[in-house]
Amino acid sequence: MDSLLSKIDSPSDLKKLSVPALRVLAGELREYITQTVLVNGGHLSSNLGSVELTLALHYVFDAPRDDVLWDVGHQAYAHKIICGRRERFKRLRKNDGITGFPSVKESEYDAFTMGHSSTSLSLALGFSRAAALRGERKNVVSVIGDGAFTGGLAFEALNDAGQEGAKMIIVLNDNEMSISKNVGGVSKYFEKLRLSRGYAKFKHNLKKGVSALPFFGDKIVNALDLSKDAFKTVIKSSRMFEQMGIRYYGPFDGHDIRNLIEVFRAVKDLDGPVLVHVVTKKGSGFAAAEIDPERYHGVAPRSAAAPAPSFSDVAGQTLADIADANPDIVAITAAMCDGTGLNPYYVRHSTRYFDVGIAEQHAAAMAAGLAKKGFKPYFAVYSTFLQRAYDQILHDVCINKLPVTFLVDRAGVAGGDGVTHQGVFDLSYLSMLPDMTVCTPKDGAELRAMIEWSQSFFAPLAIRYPKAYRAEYGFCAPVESGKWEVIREGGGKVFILCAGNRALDIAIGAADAEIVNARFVKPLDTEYLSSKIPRGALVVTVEDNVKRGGFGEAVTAFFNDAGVAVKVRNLALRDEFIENLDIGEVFAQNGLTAENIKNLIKKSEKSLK
Ligand SMILES: Cc1ncc(C[n+]2csc(CCOP(=O)(O)OP(=O)(O)O)c2C)c(N)n1
Repeated sequence: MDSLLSKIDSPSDLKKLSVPALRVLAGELREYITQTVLVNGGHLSSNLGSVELTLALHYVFDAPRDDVLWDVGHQAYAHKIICGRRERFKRLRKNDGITGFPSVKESEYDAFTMGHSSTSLSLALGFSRAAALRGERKNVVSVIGDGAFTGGLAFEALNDAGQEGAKMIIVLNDNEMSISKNVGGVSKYFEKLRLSRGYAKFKHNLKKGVSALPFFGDKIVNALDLSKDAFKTVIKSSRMFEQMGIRYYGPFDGHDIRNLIEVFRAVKDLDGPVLVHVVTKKGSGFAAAEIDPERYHGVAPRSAAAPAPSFSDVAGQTLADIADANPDIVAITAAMCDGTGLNPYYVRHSTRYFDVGIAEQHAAAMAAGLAKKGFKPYFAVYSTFLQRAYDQILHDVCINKLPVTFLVDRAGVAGGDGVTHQGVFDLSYLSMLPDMTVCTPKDGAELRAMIEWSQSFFAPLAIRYPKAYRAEYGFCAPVESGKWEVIREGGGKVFILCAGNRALDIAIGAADAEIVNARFVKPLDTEYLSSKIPRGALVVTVEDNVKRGGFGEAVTAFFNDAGVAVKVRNLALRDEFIENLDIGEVFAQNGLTAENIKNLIKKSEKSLK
């Protein structure tokens, strides 16, 4: 490789380059990111939008001594490449390569392991306070998108940062987009800032009014060789932040490297919280992504196989269909319309559709409010992001016993998105809540049947499924709370109880046994368990959820409590965070295989006779 990029092994190599050379490097990075993501899959639009920003930040700040935090972390590919992972980037989202999000296990330049939205300001404040307590002088920078800014956690941090003047630099990367078009009052406010001012040029605007500010004084004005007027207008247009005690600069063109470098140099080492507003274009430099940034937000890996049918599509389509005849239905998303399959619903029922921004807590509580007033809310949400709304599920939905349905998508082992995106805790964290019902379909037809049935179910309900399923089974017993479906009669003493389609996929390949679609994880089908399973039987439970608090433990507890002597073996995930990026390997490592079920049965053969 005879490129500039081939010479960049760390940010110190970057610092030797001229601004024109940095621009060339930006082009090379874009090309490299695009070519890799189109093959391996990953986040494309956001990464193309943040290339110049990344270069300017690493040019000015001194990571890893200075902490640079990437909110969500899905836009940190250029950062990874220039921070020592250029070659490994070819194996993006592979076990022998690198992950798609910042990871402290991967590099000292990744200040934190992250993947969920809106955390970076709180983390930065923690870093900043830690430095202050130790008497260290350093910069803590967090890069946060306008989408991530809609998360309540970000505002909690701002409120805290402003009150005591903590030293931190917030870079607001505003591209008007979350995954879809950004929503809400905050996003409108950013738009106003953008439109009212046009781009601020550092030389002409920023430097000028600095001495008017109580924080700065003449010293900095002299140091920067500044004069006064224009900066005042920058300040005036950002009252919200200023009144919170956070100095605002911007908006700046986030693709103008020279200007960005000047801005970052100016704010580096300042005391107190500072917000630099930069405007970028999602998908920048790759025409298809610029035109349709949502489509290229997350790109699937190139594959020869036809895509598997999607539970998300079934969920969105079914919801749209039942809402035609049921005016009480409302649908809610926390900025994940496309991912959760809600597009057809949105098209047909836009007045009963609410995109609340990246605000899962608010979505769950707001759903409770709608339910209390007689509506039938469906909150479609990824399992991993629903974790954030735990107290709202418990306090607002369950204690108030409200008929909110959670369509829990991307449940189970996550694969390429990695450790922060695993959906392997939901069966545990949902089924331990009183009054919550939890079910999990074996295929698309069953998901459709469950959603149709849920219209007449007036209590908290979670329907949990991964992204895709293998194929339709071709049959589906009527859905009834707490009733399972026998997939294959056994006639012997071995019973395999499966929670969800992935568990069934495994069990189907196992030997002679009764195979049960345990479609309700809560309540269990106690009638089946007590009437069909004889003493001395072998019961194998299978689930792609952690063992602790999961389906299998509930079945074991049932037999213990009933005093029935059966041998129960729980196949589930170990009590550890899953770093492996390959779903098949995770299943194998945890014994979730047909082979393992066969061995278990073989070992028990003698005692079963
Ligand atoms: C708590 C949580 N909810 C949802 C997501 C899924 N998600 C990943 S990126 C993203 C959009 C972020 O938008 P923004 O911060 O503006 O960054 P951009 O992609 O526009 O650069 C969303 C909703 C998440 N990572 N975390």
